Amino acid sequence: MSAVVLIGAQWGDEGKGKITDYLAGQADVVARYQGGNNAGHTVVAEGREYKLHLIPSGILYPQTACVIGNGVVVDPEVLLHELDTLKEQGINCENLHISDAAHVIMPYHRRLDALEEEERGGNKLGTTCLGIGPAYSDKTARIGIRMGDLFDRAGFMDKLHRNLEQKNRLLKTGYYRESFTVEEIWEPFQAYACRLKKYVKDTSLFVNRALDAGQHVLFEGAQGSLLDLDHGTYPYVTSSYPTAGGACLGMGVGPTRINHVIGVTKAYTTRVGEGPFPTELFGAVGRQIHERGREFGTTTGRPRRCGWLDLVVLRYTARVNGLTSLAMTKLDVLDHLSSIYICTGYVYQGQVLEEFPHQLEVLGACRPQYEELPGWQEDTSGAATLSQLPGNARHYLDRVEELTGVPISLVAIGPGRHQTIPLK
Ligand code: 2SA
Ligand code: MG
Repeated sequence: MSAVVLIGAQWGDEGKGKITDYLAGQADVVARYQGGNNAGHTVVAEGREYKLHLIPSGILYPQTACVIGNGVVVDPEVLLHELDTLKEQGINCENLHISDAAHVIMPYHRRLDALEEEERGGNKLGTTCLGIGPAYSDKTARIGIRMGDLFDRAGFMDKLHRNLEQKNRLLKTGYYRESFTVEEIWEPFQAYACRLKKYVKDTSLFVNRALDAGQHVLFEGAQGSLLDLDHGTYPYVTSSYPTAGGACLGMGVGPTRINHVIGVTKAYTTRVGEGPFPTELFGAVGRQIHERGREFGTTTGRPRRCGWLDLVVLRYTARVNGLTSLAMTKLDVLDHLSSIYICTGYVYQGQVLEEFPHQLEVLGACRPQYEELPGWQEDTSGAATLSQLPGNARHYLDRVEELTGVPISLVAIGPGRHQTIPLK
């Protein structure tokens, strides 16, 4: 394995948590490098369901070290709650390492996120309202508070003071007409700092030393490539870098250390939140996929929009991530269909586009061009090997490989750990 980056090849929720959990058994370190608790992974292990938001999915293996890197934004209250819940479920969380350079999501970030959405009126982005965007904005504006600051009372108070002067101006006059005092933030934060201190360190050093020692490191992306701040469907994106390059930035490792990049894709496409989605289905088939795939956001519970697999998207995300293989999840959700469609190109103003356009106006006006493939109409959820999959299901996988030029290395046919078929 050595150093593997695992990313979402669509708009998030591709089942990265499940694939990470599957691969984490062979990893010494699992490291999150971007996003925050806007991520939501559901992992089913030994018949139990675990919902993870901030802590890497590797936490379910006692021998695996879990890292929250500098590129992540950390809401300490949420993190401690997640730790407590895992501990109650009998999971040992002592092998957790949090970067001292990771930025902190402050209470005012959550309120600003809600306020900004409110003020967008009819042009909402559909954010998770968890403070992700405002926390990254402060990082870029160079006024953010980092995990390491929590342990220096004077420095923290000074930064908080200066931030509140600015944030309260916005919050007092905004929709909710509220404000924060230094004291009401400091008090709980002092307690968070005490509990988190033992985990906080230089995680770039930790991960690079692990690589130097020949350990296997799995870099776990959150959200998906099309939500990437630079390469996604801007402005309908998150404020971090879910693409493979984000792993280097968000962890402090050089690109020369990465050996493989695995892109996780569903056998179809989903999107939660606003923004263009060329293969979205609005009729009965879309509803069936939604129901069979239980397509609700893990974090917010919002229903996910569903559509056919889009190979223009996959070719694009293969390119911007340098994918070495694909892992396809939820193939079983398509089991009942007599015909399955894959989008091979977009029609825009009478011309066929084979490459994913950057301009949102162009993408919004694209009509998908489909290839129809025969369904298999057989239950695949019990298959243990490629040869146990129906011929038409194998044909589906072959077509995806041919049209993307990327080999499929894993196929998942259900949420359980054993419902994962290695192909290569
Ligand atoms: P934000 O809150 O600033 O990151 O929102 C900006 C956009 O990014 C989308 N986004 C997501 N899309 C899919 N899955 C995500 N995680 C949760 C999950 C989402 C949920 O795993 O299900 O529970 O709703 C995620 N996080 C952010 C978001 O919808 C906006 O379009
Ligand atoms: Mg998710």
